[in-house]
Amino acid sequence: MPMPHRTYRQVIKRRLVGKEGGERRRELQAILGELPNYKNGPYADLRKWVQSRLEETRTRSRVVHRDSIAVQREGAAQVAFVGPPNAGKSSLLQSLSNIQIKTGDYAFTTTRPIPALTRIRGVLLQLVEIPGLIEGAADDRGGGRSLLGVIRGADAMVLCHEATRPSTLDPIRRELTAAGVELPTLVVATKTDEAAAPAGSLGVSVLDDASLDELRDAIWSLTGLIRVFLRRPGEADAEPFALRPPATVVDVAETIHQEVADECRGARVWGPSARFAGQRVGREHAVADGDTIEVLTR
Ligand SMILES: Nc1nc2c(ncn2[C@@H]2O[C@H](COP(=O)(O)OP(=O)(O)OP(=O)(O)O)[C@@H](O)[C@H]2O)c(=O)[nH]1
Ligand SMILES: [Mg+2]
Repeated sequence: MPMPHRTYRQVIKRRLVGKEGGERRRELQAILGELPNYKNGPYADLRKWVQSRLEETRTRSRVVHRDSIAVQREGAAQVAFVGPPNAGKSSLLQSLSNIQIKTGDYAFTTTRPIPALTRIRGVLLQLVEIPGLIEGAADDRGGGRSLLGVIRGADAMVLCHEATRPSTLDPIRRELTAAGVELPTLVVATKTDEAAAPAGSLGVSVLDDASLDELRDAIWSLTGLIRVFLRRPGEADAEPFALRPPATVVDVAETIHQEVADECRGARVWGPSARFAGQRVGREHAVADGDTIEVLTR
């Protein structure tokens, strides 16, 4: 005599708690195998219910899979954090931004690209942790091809290795080369509270704020962006803006609005690109890092 169907439904629900994707699918399939195979009545309904949960799980895992790989671009630049499992990538992202992200003392804690917005020099940048790449990734091992695709789409990358294990980057460099990924690159040695960084790597420890500041500076340089400060007429404050050089006054105006760019007849400039404070310049004047710009319109 099977257990009452109402109880059975509760038991099934309990067995599914916290199970996602493949694990949930396997559990549902196991349940189907255990259910009495009645053609009608409450047990037939229960079987139908389990079957529809199974369909739903299949659809959802397909959708999640697609969504999880693509990363919606945000901020002035996208920087990929790449490295072997356990290198400390998630910990760095967490220290540089406000996101809560799972870290763990084991490999493959992170299984899909994770974006984290951070403000460096007043400019929003997007950092993206790429799950540990494995040997053969360029041949799509471990879903490597789509991960490499995410890296290729970034503006720059930070290659992370544990301070004592620089050679763990060798197989990753091979995969990146095989996949034709060429980006401005910074090599970071992590966990320098445990061991010193080898030559050629920037040493960082999440326990050392000064090292995190150095990392911020290095990431900023890596993006190749310049900053100009935008002054609105009649306002004393100027907000920082990121631009990709070479950039002119019109490019600055465009970051405000296309209409402003169309009507722009020049600017007043203070800072490195100005010969004197408040110099009046034309639309095509090249702006420089650190300039303050007041766009003039008709
Ligand atoms: N001592 C020390 N330990 C660290 C530091 N950064 C990370 N760790 C530890 O290293 C382990 C791995 O850190 P994660 O940030 O999860 O590494 P990951 O590269 O994201 O790992 P996967 O996502 O699994 O590839 C965790 O146990 C962290 O606590 C550091 O600066 N110093
Ligand atoms: Mg991680």
